[in-house]
Amino acid sequence: MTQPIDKDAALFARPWIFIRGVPSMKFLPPEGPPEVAFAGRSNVGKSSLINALLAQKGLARTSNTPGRTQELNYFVPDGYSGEGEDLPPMALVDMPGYGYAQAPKQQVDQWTKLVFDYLRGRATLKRVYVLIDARHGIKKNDEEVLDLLDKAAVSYQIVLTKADKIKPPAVEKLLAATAEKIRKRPAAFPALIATSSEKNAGLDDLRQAIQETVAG
Ligand SMILES: Nc1nc2c(ncn2[C@@H]2O[C@H](COP(=O)(O)OP(=O)(O)O)[C@@H](O)[C@H]2O)c(=O)[nH]1
Ligand SMILES: [Mg+2]
Repeated sequence: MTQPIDKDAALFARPWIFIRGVPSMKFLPPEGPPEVAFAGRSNVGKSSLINALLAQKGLARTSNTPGRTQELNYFVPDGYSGEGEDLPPMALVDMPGYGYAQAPKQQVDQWTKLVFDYLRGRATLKRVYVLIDARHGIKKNDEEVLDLLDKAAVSYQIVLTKADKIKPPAVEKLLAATAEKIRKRPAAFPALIATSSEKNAGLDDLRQAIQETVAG
């Protein structure tokens, strides 16, 4: 027998489901619940972080092959029909990665356009979590995305991924350097979050940040 779902339970203490893969802007769901999106270079660990955050291993597709997520993938807490008043309280969007040089140019252009169009034009997009690999820091194509978000006045927060791959003092150093780098960016949330999907680190901070964004 299926258990009735307690809709008042904390967002992240319940199962989530995949509802839609969006290959281009015209397939976006109608604007409704607040959305938060995970953006970042291909292979930065977006899908892994979503799985870790929701504690559901196979939910978002992860891969050793960069560039496989080519759609905007929509996830919502389970238990809402999505019709009429019964809309989910929020949606989480796993985005195609940018900067995957090995893919055919036409495809890269198409994904890049989708990412940029979505980030610029989605009224219900509350915040973008821009994921940065702790081994690499902010790269040129990350800067381009930050420029776009600043220009479009879309709130964003930097999340370091794969923090387990470098030593704790190096994480602290990168956090400080990155905070300084974004200090003058108008749409950047000043606090950064360091995470490891592998070690389940920083996840509660990120969950809390998302809850506050959606509630605010
Ligand atoms: N060590 C480590 N590896 C990670 C972590 N997160 C992701 N990865 C690995 O990085 C690769 C890309 O991850 P994926 O989530 O598919 O990246 P995406 O392309 O941004 O969605 C996979 O091989 C993951 O196992 C992490 O926190 N620590
Ligand atoms: Mg992915």
